[in-house]
Amino acid sequence: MILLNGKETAEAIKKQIAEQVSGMVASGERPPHLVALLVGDNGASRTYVENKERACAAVGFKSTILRYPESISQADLISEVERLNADDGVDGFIIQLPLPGHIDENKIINAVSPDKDVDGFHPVNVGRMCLGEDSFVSATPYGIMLLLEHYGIETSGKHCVVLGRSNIVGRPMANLLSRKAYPGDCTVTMCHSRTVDIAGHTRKADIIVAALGVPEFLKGDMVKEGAVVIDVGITRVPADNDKGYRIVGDVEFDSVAPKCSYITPVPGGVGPMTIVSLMKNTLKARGRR
Ligand code: L34
Repeated sequence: MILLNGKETAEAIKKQIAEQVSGMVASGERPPHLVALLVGDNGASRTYVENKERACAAVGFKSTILRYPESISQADLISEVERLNADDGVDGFIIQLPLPGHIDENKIINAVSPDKDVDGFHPVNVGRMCLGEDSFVSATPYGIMLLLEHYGIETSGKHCVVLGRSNIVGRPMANLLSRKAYPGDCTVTMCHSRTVDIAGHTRKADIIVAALGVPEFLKGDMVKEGAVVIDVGITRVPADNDKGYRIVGDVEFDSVAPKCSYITPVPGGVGPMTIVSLMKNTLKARGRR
């Protein structure tokens, strides 16, 4: 069993990005500028956005976190998005999800200029991604592709089971893995809450991407010997430590890992790859402008 070390892989990719940025700055250009909008005070969202800010500093990007109260109206948030769309000093921006219940996430995502949509959530980018055209690709699936590539994992002809059908992970993941490319050329099955006999599907899978948000859903007896398992889950559960919580993935690591050829840990797997993919998208946004 080989651990797919997202933390180390992300560090290696960040080094490459940092070199490109110092080249840009040396030739008189300004560095890429990423802005993150953070609404309310969800502890996990705050951690993720702060990790993104730290990554920006590490690669030499400028970054700004804009914080808004939980009570901000949808109209006011859209005005902020429009202001950032028009701001020439901003190369890309993200609105950290989830948003409070009174705000329609789709309305906010649709208001973002596709050219600054470094999350790759806007319909124009999703459509381009599905067609295999140049686009911003949603950071979590993009990061998983980079991780598979970094470890040289064979994907061609493999049966991949994606657990979860979200717009930001499951769906784009299934699309990318079925592409005529490397990584890709997989035969993909997408499972969800209404799938009959999920274990029957996962037991036949060469590659499993678990992205349902159900802690420790995937158990050892649901996985075949030699499978590659990617754990996207990141649920906080109360724990008796100084943070007051621990992070649990969608995979029951202790029972699944012994059967795997490769597996991602949580934390230190997909999370850091999500962040480095956002850095890559932001560099691309800067390059386009
Ligand atoms: N708009 N919303 C928008 N874009 C995104 O790309 C995200 N996502 C997901 C949630 N909402 C979003 C993230 O940023 C998930 N996500 C994310 C980012 C970073 C990490 C986890 C999820 C991360 O840094 N994970 C660390 C541990 C973090 C901790 O200590 O809690 C890890 O090693 O997995």
